[in-house]
Amino acid sequence: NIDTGILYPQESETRQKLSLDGLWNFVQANESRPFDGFTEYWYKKRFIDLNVTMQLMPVPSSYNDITTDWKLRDHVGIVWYEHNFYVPKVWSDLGMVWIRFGSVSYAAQVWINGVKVVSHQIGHLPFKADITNYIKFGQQNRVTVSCDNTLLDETIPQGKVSSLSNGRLVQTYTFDFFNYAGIDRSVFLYTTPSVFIDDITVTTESANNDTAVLNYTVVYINNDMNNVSCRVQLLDKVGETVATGSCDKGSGQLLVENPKLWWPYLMHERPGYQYTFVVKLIDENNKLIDIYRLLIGIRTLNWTNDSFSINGKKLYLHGFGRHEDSDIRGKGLDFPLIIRDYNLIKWVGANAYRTSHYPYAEEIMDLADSMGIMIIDECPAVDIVGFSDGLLENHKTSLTELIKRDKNRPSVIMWSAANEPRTQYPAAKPYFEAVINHIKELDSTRPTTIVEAQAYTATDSSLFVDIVSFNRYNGWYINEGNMDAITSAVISEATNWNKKFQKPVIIQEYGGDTLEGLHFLPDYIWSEEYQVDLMSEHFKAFDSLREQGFFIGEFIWNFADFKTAQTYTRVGGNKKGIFTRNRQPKSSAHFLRRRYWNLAKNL
Ligand code: GCB
Repeated sequence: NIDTGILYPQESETRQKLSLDGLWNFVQANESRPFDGFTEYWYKKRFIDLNVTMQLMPVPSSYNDITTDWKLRDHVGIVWYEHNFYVPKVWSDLGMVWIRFGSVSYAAQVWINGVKVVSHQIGHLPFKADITNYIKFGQQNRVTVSCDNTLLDETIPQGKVSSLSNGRLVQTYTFDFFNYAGIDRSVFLYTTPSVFIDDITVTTESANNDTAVLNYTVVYINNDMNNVSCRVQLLDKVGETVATGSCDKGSGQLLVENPKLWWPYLMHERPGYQYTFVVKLIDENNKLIDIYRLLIGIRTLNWTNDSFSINGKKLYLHGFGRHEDSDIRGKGLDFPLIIRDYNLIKWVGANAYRTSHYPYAEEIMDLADSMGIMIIDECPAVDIVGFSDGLLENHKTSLTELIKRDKNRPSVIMWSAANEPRTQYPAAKPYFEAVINHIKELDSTRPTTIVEAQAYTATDSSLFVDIVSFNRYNGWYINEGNMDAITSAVISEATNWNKKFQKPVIIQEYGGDTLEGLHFLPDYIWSEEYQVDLMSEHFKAFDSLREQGFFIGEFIWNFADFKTAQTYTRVGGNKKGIFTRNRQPKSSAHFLRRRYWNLAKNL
């Protein structure tokens, strides 16, 4: 998977696509061998022929909250999915047939008609397999998927499995969101010709209002065909060609006159402008072999030790950390939800968010690209500790796959290598040096960050990044119930991070849990008043810090309430949202809205 491209499946003159989303058969395996399904070769059989309880499970969705059974919600280990599908007969003339999963959390193995075609681990990232030789055209086929949610020492993220006194296995983890699992994003079948475009990279080398220079690389798989030529073409929004080039040698450059730059939301009257980068493979008779259309944006990023700018204009990021999380579906991709979320983002006047604490669905990222919302793109390394070689390998793989997936997105303005890693341990320093170097080798056009939670005195990991990020819960985990020390504490901490590392600084998380409808005057912890007042003390600090220049962003935790593991500190989950889990505003959302729109006016 690491060696090939992961372009989103697309229909075109040369490609077909079918969705496999819908209701799949589902079986919960026993927690351990010999009843986990492997010893009985479940993947070779139809579930209906097995002596097991089968139920229907929606795809895409997390499976945990679909049924009424806590044993499935808290299941540790393997579950099995099965689905029957037809492959159109005409597809046998089209070249190759692929299956692609947007994500399976955490580890998956996939069989087609009983033959294993791919395995993948690490959730929130896509993977695919060539299944041409295993399917029957014009007939019914079966896909079987095993999905394992177990998190251990070297998975990304990490977890521990222990057993209760009655022998039942329990998964524990230190990160603060529910470990949802299952086939949580869309599944597609699609075709490519046997000579096909496998990967595309487009970067903006320079751009101003007069001209832009774009660099591109195209990887195409030429299965023994002679004389294939490769052409690229850039189209504007109305379909006019604005530049053309060749990719016969794999890479090239385009010059665009009077480019329409990609601008963030609220920074320009035309945010999120996208061009279509068209790649074509053509044979010697000028016949079209393959075509792929990639949406791109033309924009430059620059950063210094006290600023971060887009298209030459200084940025101030104002937004939040988020989660892919909702009632019933868990982390399952849901179009009504994601459009509602973007409507709320626009309403509240945010220009950015972080994909805390893992990569979000490609469909969500597409919306950020087209609306001009800036994204700090985070890999799934949350709360990591131990820093073993095996962990480092998996961590790097998660970044390789993330960067391959999102490298062409104008919305992605920064890579986040981790959230709250335990950087107080000496082993963290060489570990993060390796992680950040790995990112730089894959993409040097975007700055990097590590979202730190240790005191600035206790960590050296941010030596390697371009932008320093920290999380701090003044008035909540520190001095809960007391707000009069917030402003000075935030000012002094942000200033100290900057002094130590000589880099721009972002506060990536601050906030407090708030139960909607709970009111107290004077404010009292957990009330809507408390959340608003806590924010207001932070805003004073942010305004004072902004005057010093190096302070380039504020992200409240969190966009919406979300589910966590069961603990006595969480009442129905984490309630630090400015919106409820049902996406309705708390008082804090109205308060934040006034600030964000005001900030936008002054940009
Ligand atoms: C943090 C974590 C975030 C938690 C948050 C909290 O520092 O990064 O995942 O949800 O604190 O509310 O405790």
